[in-house]
Amino acid sequence: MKKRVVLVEPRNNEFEGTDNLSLPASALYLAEFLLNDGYDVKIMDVRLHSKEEIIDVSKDALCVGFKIWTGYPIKSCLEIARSIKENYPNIPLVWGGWHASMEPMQTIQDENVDIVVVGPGEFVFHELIKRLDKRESLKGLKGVVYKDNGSTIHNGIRPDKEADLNKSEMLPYHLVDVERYIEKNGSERAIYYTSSRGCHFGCTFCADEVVYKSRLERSPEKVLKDMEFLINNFNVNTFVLKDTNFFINRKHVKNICQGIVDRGWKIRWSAYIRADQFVRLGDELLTLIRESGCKEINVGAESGSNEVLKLISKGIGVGDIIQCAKLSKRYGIACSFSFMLGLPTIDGRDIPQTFAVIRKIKEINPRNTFNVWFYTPYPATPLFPTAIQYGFKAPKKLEDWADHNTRTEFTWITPEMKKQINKLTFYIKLAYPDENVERAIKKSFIRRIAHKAALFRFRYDFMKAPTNLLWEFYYVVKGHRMILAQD
Ligand code: B12
Ligand code: SF4
Repeated sequence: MKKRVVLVEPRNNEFEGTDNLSLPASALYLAEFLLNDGYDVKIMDVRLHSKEEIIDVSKDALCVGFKIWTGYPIKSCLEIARSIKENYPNIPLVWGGWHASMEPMQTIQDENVDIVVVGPGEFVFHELIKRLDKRESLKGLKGVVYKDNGSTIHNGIRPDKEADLNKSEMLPYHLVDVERYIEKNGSERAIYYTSSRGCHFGCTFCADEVVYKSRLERSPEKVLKDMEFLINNFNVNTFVLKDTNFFINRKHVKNICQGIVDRGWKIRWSAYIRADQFVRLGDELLTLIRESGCKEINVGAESGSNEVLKLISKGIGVGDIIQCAKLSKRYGIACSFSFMLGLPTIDGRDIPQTFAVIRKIKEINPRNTFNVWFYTPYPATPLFPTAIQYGFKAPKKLEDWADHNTRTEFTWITPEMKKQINKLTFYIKLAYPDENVERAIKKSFIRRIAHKAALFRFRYDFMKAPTNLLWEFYYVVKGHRMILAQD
């Protein structure tokens, strides 16, 4: 009988429903290695399967694997892991993913964790399963941390290069109900896809380099095969590329885009980039990117303050962000800029500068959108010790990391800073509305005046003026909730 391996995909947050689910990419990548060796792999998604179903399917399993990122997924996995331990105390529970890779020695201390896999799991997990199957010791298996007679053994890191992403012809989509993972919006049928991993620009707030030591890519031929399967069998017409940085290898990008154009696919896609990379793409590649259906590029702009960009070793300047906005206009590719506020040591000096840059990119191309986040410290990142120095109390147990997220209150963020950010976010969304807010503005004369007033404030840097003028007040009362709800 085929031996069973269960992979648990957690919830990302407590409010997550069962619509528009994100595809469990890590489980699919891990599974393909095991299927080749004849294992029976079951991917159990906590958002789709009940706890009872997951426990039931885990009976007699060779092991149960859990994927964790910092935050709610830890809580979601612990809940299942506890029940499995209670019911089947002899089944090894293996934990992997970003958080487990960043905090392996703390993760292994939890009584519901038997083994931790550090870094990309393809090769390590495969070797681990073979050893568990043959009841062999885990001694010397690199990339693994485990418990042995009361002590904890860290076998050291395995070179990422061995995690070959091209072993199988196609990802094993038959293991999941693909239809459930397609986001439907009008005629759009979108799915997440990851074609590469690893980014080595070393930004000090980012954990990428902690988890991925090398660049890993699935070949363009195989990426195109995966896409073809999803287009032909599930009518997918939009690919949301979730590579942390899709644009590192120009050849990879070029071959995928050219492949899409050559096949005549009428699809749309989006991906993540750095501002300086966008600026360096050049006319030929930008034209090809647009022709192949790129609908949006997500730019990690991070800050409108050169002081912050230096602090986080971003390796770009504000000029790159502005240049990027200009190119987005010229090539008709909308950019979604992501900004980060609330860094320790900065005391909010960056807030007006960042909003000034947001104003500029909106003025250059009104179709450009933006997100503003608070900096969240992640363990093992270079900026983490600064956060500690500024009062962040790092959780001492795996379980306590479950409440760590972008809404966490950090000591260096004052109520005044929050108020200022909320106010600026509100006004900028009113001044430079997206499609939804624009529709609402068109419907009301008062809102049109409020919009003009907000625009005036931003254009002429007039934010300190009283905000309780009659018409703005009316808008705040009537439209405030709606505006802030837009992202
Ligand atoms: C898609 C995605 C989402 C989706 C969810 C997708 C899903 N359910 O899979 C959504 C949009 C919901 C989401 C939300 C958020 N995300 Co997100 N997301 C991603 C993204 C872009 C892709 C993940 C992916 O599929 N990767 C491809 C797979 C193949 O790689 P992998 O996950 O690393 O898996 C490998 C290894 O980690 C390991 N492994 C993983 N699981 C397991 C399990 C076992 C048993 C083993 C042995 C090995 C193993 O082996 C795998 C194969 O090599 C990553 C960035 C990235 N490119 O990885 C960020 C990322 C995971 N997200 C991140 C963050 C911060 C968030 C948010 C907090 C963002 C926010 N500001 O609100 C939220 C909240 C999530 C939460 N509560 O934790 C961070 C996590 C950082 C951290 N310390 O954990 C990442 C790394 C982005 C980043 N660079 O900062 N996200
Ligand atoms: S460019 Fe993006 S993915 Fe790469 S290290 Fe910096 S923040 Fe991380």
